[in-house]
Amino acid sequence: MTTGKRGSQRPSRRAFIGLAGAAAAGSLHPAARAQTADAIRDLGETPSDYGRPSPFEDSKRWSRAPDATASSSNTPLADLEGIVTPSGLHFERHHTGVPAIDPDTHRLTIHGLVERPLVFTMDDLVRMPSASRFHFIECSGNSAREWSPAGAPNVQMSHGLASCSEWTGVLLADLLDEVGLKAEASWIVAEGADAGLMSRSVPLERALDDVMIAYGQNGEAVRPEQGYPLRLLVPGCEGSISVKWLRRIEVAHMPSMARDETSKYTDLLPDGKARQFTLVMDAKSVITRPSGEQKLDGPGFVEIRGLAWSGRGTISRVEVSTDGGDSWVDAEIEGPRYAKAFTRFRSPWRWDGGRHVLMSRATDDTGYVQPTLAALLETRGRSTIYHNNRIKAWEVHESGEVTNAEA
Ligand SMILES: Nc1nc2c(c(=O)[nH]1)N[C@H]1C(S)=C(S)[C@@H](COP(=O)(O)O)O[C@H]1N2
Ligand SMILES: [Mo]
Repeated sequence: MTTGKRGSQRPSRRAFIGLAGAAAAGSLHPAARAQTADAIRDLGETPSDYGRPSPFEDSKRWSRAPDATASSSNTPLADLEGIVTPSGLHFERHHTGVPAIDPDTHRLTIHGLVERPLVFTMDDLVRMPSASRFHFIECSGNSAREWSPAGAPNVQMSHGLASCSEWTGVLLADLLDEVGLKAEASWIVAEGADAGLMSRSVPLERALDDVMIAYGQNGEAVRPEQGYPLRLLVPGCEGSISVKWLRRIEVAHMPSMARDETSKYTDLLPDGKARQFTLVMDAKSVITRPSGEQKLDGPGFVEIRGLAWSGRGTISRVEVSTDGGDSWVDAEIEGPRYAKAFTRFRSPWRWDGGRHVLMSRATDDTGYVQPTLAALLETRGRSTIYHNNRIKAWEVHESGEVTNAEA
């Protein structure tokens, strides 16, 4: 295995798999063969209207029983492969529940500092030029427990307020073109149709860049939990500005200073000042396998797998350490690398049965490198809740059990 400081070579996959093959070589167990034959004779189910996962699978958005006041649920990242989050497992964050909205009566109003205020039906929007793009959504409260070295016990709880979908919709720039912006326009304020009318402000420059009004998610309509029939999607930015159940956009000359951009979603610094409109989600990565509460079956080949993402662009590098950060190897990054989307990384490892601390560190195409918890605490102090993109560490014990590592 080639190890070393930054700039090291990737270890060869074949070398590792060869070792694993030697250990795993053997023939199909007779019981397994009988079971396979039975399954082949059973005609099983007839075609169905809408598919669901195999009854043998039980991935859930809860890793613990929810309490009655819960207002979020997490993606079980450890169960998932690739970069797309199945729509039924997209994390949820609702401030005032999930409204049931009839798309036939739903309207999007765009007004304010515009030449021609307009009201759009869903049909109007679907008729416009469309775009489909892979983007993550991450709540800025994701990894809030990770400000303490103790951290969360599993990756669903530590990083599961992040998901990635292929979103389809209309570019906001096209809609703003339709209504015509007045010269003083410099912000947009988006409002949802949920009970709390959640609203957030987006700088116009960003709104004209890659912001989307999405009605599609992973090839079908946006799910009710994700904002059916229409949501704002602000790629790369904290999830809370991607307003769900979108009903109104006001073009303004300043932000609205709504509750969720003043008392919430601001970052209190050690000098008593608070950062506001810290919208971009910085580069982050996490090992999803092996990760907390999993157990390795015994020494030998282990493919370390994980996800990396950056709100500023594409992921250019992910390094993995199996010795608590003393040495790093480059992980293999699977393409295509979409900007502001999950990126899958993999790194072959041969577990010797000893104690190891596993970490991953992402770099994005702006050159930004994911920081340690210590580095984050130094600049941000101990009062911030949001935007924790620290390097996460998992500890593999001699028993094969994996726990959060106090790193
Ligand atoms: N209307 C409305 N939009 C909303 C919210 C909400 O409660 N109401 N929650 C926000 C927050 S805090 C986040 S992190 C994302 C979560 O999106 P998801 O539930 O589709 O994962 O939606 C945002 N948009
Ligand atoms: Mo959020």
